[in-house]
Amino acid sequence: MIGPSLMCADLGRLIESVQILNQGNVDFFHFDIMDGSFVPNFSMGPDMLKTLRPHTSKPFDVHLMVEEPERFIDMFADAGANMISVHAESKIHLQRVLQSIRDRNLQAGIALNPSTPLCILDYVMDTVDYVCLMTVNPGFAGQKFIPSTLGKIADLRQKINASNMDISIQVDGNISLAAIPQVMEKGADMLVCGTSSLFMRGVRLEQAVADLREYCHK
Ligand code: S6P
Ligand code: MG
Repeated sequence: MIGPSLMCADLGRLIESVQILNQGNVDFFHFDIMDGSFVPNFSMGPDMLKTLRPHTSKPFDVHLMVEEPERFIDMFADAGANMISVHAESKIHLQRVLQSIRDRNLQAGIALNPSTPLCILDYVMDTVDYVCLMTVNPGFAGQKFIPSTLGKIADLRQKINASNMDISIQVDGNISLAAIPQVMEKGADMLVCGTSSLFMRGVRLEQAVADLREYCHK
């Protein structure tokens, strides 16, 4: 599944970009939410979801890179989110927040920084719909893929298979055309696509999304 990271789109033409990507048949839209504290950057907010919601019926996936995610679940649910992931490294009662996302009838995700071990999932797997494995340290687009995360994807795939649960593996961070076959081979099934595979200078978005779609289905 392909999910454009909208933070990487031309923010001056966001509605048009969403319409093109919708036509290009992406599977979900990824919104990066940053609070300038959990990560040293700011990005999007709930009003952007509200503005874009009428322009597509594809799922809106909210990646909360904030210190206190619990405060924002209702805000993003009301704004039109379908999926919300929270960072295990934030100030969080993990099970409670995941359950509160599910209580809003949304898919609940856990996001993990590259150095965070998978054992943090052990007692919450029954409350998780997807794990967002960061393949860069969160905060910025345009970073370099961290190679050790490849083994982590494989380990997570094994863990999920052993648990017999239906949990998706999302990968986020420098998911380039070179990285895509590698992460898919290890077991990732949701690709967050930013500047390295979709929003590329000199390539029209219509062309980029058609090429990416074809590439992922090869
Ligand atoms: C990073 C954020 C990501 C980026 C995406 C950018 O903190 O969570 O979703 O927007 O990784 O893609 P790229 O190809 O520029 O790394
Ligand atoms: Mg993200």
